[in-house]
Amino acid sequence: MSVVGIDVGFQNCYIAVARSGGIETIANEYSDRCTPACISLASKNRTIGNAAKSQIITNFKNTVHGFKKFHGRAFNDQFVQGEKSKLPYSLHKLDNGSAGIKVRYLNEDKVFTIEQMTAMLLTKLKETSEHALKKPVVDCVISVPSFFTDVERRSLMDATQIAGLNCLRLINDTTAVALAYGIYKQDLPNPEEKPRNVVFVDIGHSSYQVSIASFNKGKLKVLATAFDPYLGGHNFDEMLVEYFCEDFKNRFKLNVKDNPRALLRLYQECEKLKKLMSANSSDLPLNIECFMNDIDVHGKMNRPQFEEMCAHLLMRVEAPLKSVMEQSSNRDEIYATEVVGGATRIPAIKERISKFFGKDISTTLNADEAVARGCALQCAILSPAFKVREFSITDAVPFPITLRWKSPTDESVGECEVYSKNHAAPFSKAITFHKKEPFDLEAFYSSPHELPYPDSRIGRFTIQNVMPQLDGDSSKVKVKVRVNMHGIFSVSSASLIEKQKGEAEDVQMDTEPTVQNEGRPEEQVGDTDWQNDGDKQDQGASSSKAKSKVKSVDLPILANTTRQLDRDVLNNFVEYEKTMIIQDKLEKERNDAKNAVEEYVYDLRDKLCGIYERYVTEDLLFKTLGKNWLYEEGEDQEKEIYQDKLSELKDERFQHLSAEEMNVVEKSVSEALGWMN
Ligand code: ATP
Ligand code: K
Ligand code: MG
Repeated sequence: MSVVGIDVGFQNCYIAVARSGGIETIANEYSDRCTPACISLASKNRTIGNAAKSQIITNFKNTVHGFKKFHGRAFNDQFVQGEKSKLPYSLHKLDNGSAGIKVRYLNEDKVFTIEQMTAMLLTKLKETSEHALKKPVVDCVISVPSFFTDVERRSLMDATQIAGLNCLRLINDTTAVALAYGIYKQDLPNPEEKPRNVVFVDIGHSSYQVSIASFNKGKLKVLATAFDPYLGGHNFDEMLVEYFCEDFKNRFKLNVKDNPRALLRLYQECEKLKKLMSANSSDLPLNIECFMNDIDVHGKMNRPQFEEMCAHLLMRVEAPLKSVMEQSSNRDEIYATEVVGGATRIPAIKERISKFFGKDISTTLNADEAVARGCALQCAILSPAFKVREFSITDAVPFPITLRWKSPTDESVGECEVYSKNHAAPFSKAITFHKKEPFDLEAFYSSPHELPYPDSRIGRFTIQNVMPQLDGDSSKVKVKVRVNMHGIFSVSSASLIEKQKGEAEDVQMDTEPTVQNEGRPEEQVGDTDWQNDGDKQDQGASSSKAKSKVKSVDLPILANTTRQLDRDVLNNFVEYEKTMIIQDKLEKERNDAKNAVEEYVYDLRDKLCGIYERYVTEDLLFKTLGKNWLYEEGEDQEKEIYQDKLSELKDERFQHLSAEEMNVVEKSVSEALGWMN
């Protein structure tokens, strides 16, 4: 099995793999360890990553980026609607109400779901890791923002499936960072000693996450998390863009916002300027040639001015820090504050964080790669094939979850908060009900006001086939709920406990259901085909193992979770992704064949010119090498045509030449070929 960790960022993706030497962040075919979260659709293929990024301006309507936070969102969602007008590409309302992306692909209008877009990105990352590991990659661990709700997480899981990946765990960004921090530390307190508390801050392009984790030898526990899901490097770019739009309007009479290409260019230049300002506090220029209407624009900015302009953004740095500290009891004992994520390189952000804690922040982790490395470490821990130090990870539930129950005839409705805020996760619980008929369990987030998602519903789970006991009494129904390894809630199993003859009457009628902690799930049962949680440490509280003499019958559960992709639809997406992969492969082969002709022509030309320049005229070269052909009918041909052309050039290139011409060329070509081989 493969050991791969993937950080799917809003802007930047990183891959770390486990090799014999340990965990290693790998580079893509551009020798770049960062793969941009960008996909460009075209008439013959799609390009993903670095190649797509270079299409952002030229093919702006069909080059898709900045879509990570549309996962699980409805088209009518306020956030989606707010972003819509700022996107260079079009959003489209899908039949199920979700937001889709409309592009031109293979000369047709096509709408892709967000799951499909992320799957395309994952396909690229999968290929990059396969190339590095030289074997197929299926198993992996993928990072997710800690504030992602159930719908968003399920949507991301669907994407992994479309890409043919088996995601062993969706791990929260800051938890991955905590693991990358802790696993190599030799000096962590012993289990019975007071734990070491460390704050982790990750500010990326789109969002800001904080967590506080406590460490002892061999384990980490997330105590609390906090976030500003709408604060990241992007907001700072936006401020610069606004400023220069205004500036260029005044000084150059340009309406940048009316020109998508110019606006995209301005975004790119402003981001560069922002990065330069992190290292330099003097005036810095912003020059763009031929910006709009053939006008060259120039402007300038310095750090103090930038900070003033972004004061309202910088003010938002404190709230999540404050929140995370308030949530955890041992707040005064912070050993270190570790920061990662690109936007933490902004000096004013760093200052705010260190000012809040009253001490310097640590940057001992690689700000760009720590998340991916943490993911790879988690994957290594889960992999039976890879030896890694034992390390137990307990995450925290970010938003409290409540379960509400009702029966179709029974008037009584009840509810109970099954997971409090910061409850340990993954975690299973058993709840006992007394019922005579099937009933519904509705799961939802208890405090909608703290949810960065507009819908607090998680799903409805119908416990089917419930019947009264033979004597007419209510039956005891044991329902298991869990927050699994991915941070996803589910009602995982239900069983009816049949009363045996002579059994003591312990069934209380119409009482409140009882909730029992089962601790870490040992195995996954039920409605999904996700992997085993595979974590047998730390069995939680009070699960009674004593087998009593009761007969229990499994009950089917009908799960209806919000915005869940239909299985058939998902399977179609899986197939379609495969088709697109083949299409891309064929197009690549065709291009490679064309490039081979081109390369041959140029190589030979160079050599011929070099040695026999005096004898070989340009005209003769064209005739010999078919250079003209390449730019005329050879411009856009099938792979086979290029292959034939190449053999033709290699084998029969002299046939149409005069004896004299042939003499010259033959001499030079044979020499040149001698060089080439
Ligand atoms: P997210 O975590 O929100 O999904 P991401 O993981 O793609 O996004 P990162 O790669 O952590 O984001 O950070 C990218 C952001 O960091 C961009 O806004 C980028 O401009 C910014 N950034 C990178 N280097 C610097 C720098 N030297 N100074 C200022 N900002 C920087
Ligand atoms: K990233
Ligand atoms: Mg990130």
